[in-house]
Amino acid sequence: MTGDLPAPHPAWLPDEAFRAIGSRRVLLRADGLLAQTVAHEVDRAAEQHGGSLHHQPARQAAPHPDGDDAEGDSGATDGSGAADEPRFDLVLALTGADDLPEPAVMVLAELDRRSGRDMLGAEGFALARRGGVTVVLADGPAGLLYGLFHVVRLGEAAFGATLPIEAHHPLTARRMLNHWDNIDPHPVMGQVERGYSGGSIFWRDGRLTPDLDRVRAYARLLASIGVNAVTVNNVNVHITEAHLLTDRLGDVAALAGVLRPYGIRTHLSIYFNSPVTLGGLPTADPLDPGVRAWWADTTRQVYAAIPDFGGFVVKADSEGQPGPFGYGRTHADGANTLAAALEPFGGVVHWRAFVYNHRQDWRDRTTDRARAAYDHFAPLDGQFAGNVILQVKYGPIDFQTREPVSPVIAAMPGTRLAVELQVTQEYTGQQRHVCYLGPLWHEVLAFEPWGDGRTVAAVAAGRGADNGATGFEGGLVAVSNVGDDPFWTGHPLAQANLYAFGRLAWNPHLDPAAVLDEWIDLTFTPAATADPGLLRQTLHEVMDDSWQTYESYTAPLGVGFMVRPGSHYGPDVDGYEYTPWGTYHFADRDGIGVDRTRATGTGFTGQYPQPWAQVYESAVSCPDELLLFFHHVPYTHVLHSGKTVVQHIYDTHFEGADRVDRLRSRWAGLAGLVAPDVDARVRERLDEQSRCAQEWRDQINTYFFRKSGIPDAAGRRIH
Ligand code: GCW
Repeated sequence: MTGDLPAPHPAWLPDEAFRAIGSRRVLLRADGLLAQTVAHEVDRAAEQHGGSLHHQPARQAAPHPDGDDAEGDSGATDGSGAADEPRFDLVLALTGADDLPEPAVMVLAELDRRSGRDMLGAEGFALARRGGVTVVLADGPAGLLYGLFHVVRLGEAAFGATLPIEAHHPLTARRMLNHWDNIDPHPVMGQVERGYSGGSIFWRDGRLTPDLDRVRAYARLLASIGVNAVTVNNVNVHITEAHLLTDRLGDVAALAGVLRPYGIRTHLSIYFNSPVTLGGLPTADPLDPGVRAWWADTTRQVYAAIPDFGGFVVKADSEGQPGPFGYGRTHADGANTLAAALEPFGGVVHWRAFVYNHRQDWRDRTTDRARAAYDHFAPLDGQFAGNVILQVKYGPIDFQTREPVSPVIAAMPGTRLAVELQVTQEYTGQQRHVCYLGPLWHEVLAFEPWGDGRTVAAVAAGRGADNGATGFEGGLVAVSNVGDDPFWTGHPLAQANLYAFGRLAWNPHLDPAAVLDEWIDLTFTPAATADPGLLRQTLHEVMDDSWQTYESYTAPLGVGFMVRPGSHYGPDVDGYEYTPWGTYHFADRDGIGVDRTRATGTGFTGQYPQPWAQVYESAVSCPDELLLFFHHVPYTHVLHSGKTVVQHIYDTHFEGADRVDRLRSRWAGLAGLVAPDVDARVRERLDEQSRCAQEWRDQINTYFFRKSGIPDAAGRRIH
């Protein structure tokens, strides 16, 4: 099938980004589906840039290039000096390949000497340059695919002087994107729930998309950043989508077929009550033998169609989705029944911890939504089957611009945990505002829940247990921001968020600014702009601190929400204040914030281990940016910054909106340096960001001035 929409923007993989590889002579020694993908990539690049590919199976003598040395010859040798030896500039080979060229043998020996080989694993690779040949070695073909894209990122630097040997491998085996895509557009949420990039790339007009080329292009982008798992439907599973598990399995198999060559396993979001709605059983009680048999049988059929199927993602007892509570069972009961069905095939259950009462009485000050996930799940630690991964949102509430890290992440040493991030910018400007989320995720992943060096990233990797033991590997998951928009992500600069998620999931220690540089270099290749230096500098000015800028003109000091109910876009300070959703700020004439202390509040601070239980408990030690998440304080409370809360609100909102205007002018200074379609789209979005930031500024400042009666010390205009 071919696509009928114009080809989408190449994002960070324009042909030009492959110039260094494409102009070289490449030897590939590997077999199988992923090796074919590597071969295809190199071939495609060679066609563009004049190089060549020699692809041979792993177990066969290396070929001679039939005297074609002149073509694309960069003067490299294999280091042997013999004229009739094969000559390549880049060797990509499995470590098990025989008869490797000398430079690859040298690298392999070096790797063995340093016992770096044990570290590679199924997806890792080693890279070095010896004797004028760049060598990528991997134990499995996935490692070669990731190694290839690493060489693409390095560009010419991969072919310069000698490269010291480096072993690369991912933090965690699971790096997953969840698509909140519906087959049938939902009357309120549309086709992609919280999607800001048009319709779904998987589903169109109630069917599988005819544009599988776009799915393929997406898979290629994901492979290049190391994402290896995808769900193809919304966690809110409606009736049409529930059928993907059974009679519409063919659609899922078709998508899996497109994703597979890129090392991506397909997962499905399932409906907990499927045994009733699809199977016609009288109950979906997870402990009922008939229900267990139904799941086992249904799952067997899934694997018959998709042998490498990844598993299920489940939103249960959450925001109207059914779950085990409906049958008087625990979430461990529910998850374990699905896990038992998947276990014979090596599949996993991603069971979401996003469980809370969304029909709360706002008058009730004792119920605290922030507590819910911990209260529900921490007591179940140790009860989940080995192939259940509890998927925990990074914050205790819901993907706010600023939240503390969820205490659940530190509370379940006997459970595999995946941390869930949101690439789609539901609460961070909806891809109309520039908001580069790399710094937010980096901060979350580097957070030390016990203050002792163990990080959130280590928990996701399964190294959170006291003894540093592995075996509890979870993963990193994020909600995708991609749709059928020509730029993939609505805002062209939001492509950087997708890029950063993959790169940080692979290596959480990467500096988000360096990740941004990678993205800039690949996306805006020097050949595509007259002044790469100015472009890079401007992109950094616009993007580096854009998360803090967004925070500065929206909800202050970690209090969250204040967005318009429903759409979650734009300001509405009291929009959620008297609703059942559990997201309140409690502003009155004297002060604002949620008292979550043990001493006088909801006790949420007690869900943290030390030192955080104490740090957050006291308004003196609580970090400014989270003050109103944990404490209700008077407007005159003095922050660590020396400002009062209300003056901080005024200052940040005036400054934030001003900053957006400055960024807009900076971007305007790029006239002619980026492609006109990208430029036009970014300008249009910056105009909207500027308008919206002023609206936020004026509504927030006016609200707090009217509530508190305290004037702005700088005498600026408040309405
Ligand atoms: O952030 C909230 C969103 C819902 C979403 C839910 C969830 C898919 O507003 O639209 O539903 O979280 O994560 O399940």
